[in-house]
Amino acid sequence: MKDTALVVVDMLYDFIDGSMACQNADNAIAQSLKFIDKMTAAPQEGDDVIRSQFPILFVRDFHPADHCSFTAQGGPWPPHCVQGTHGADIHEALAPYASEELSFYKGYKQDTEQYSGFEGINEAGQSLYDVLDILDVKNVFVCGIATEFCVLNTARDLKKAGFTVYVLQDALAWVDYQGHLEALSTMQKEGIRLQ
Ligand code: VGL
Ligand code: ZN
Repeated sequence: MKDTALVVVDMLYDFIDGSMACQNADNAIAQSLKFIDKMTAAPQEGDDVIRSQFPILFVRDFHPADHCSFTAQGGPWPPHCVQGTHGADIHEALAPYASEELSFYKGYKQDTEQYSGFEGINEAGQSLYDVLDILDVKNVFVCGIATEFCVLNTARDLKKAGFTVYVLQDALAWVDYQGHLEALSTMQKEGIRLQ
C-alpha cells in the first residue's frame, strides 16, 4: 500500500456544525475514521507522518475575513473557514492524523475562489500535487466535504493528473442532496471510482 494515500477534504468545523453545516457530516467523519482505522494504526507521538506507510493529506479552506466568496463581497456563501477561527479547524476526531507538512491550504487569496485542493499549498509552499508526487503515490482515496464543490473539483484534478482516484461515497457530506448525487454521477462518468 506504499503507493496509496488518503486526501481528506475540508473536514472543518464550519462545514460540520458551523456557518455552512453540511448534511451527513457526522456520518462522514465516522466513516472516514473507520477507513483510516482499516488502513493504518493511530500515529504515535513523534512518528514521522510524511514517511508513514499510508499518508493522510488534509485540504483546508482558509479564507481571509473579506474573501470574495462571502455574501458581503457579492459571493454565494456566508462567511466560513476564516483564518484563525475555530470554524477553519480540522474536526478533533481527525486532527490527530494531521500535520502541517500534509495540510494544504486553499482560498487564502482575497480575490480568488479555489474549490479544488489540488493546488492547495502547505506551509513550505509545496502543493498537494508536489507532495503526492514526492511520495510516489499512484492511488488516491478521497473523502470529505462538500461533494458538489471541493470533493468534486479535487477528485477531478487528481484524475486529470493521472492518479487512480477512489471516492469514499459514505464518507462525504453535501450542501444539497440532489447536487451530491449529480456530482457522484459526474465523477463516475469521468472514471473516478466510487467505493
Ligand atoms: C466549499 C463552498 C465554499 C467546499 C468551500 O469545501 O466544498 N464549498 N467553500
Ligand atoms: Zn470556501
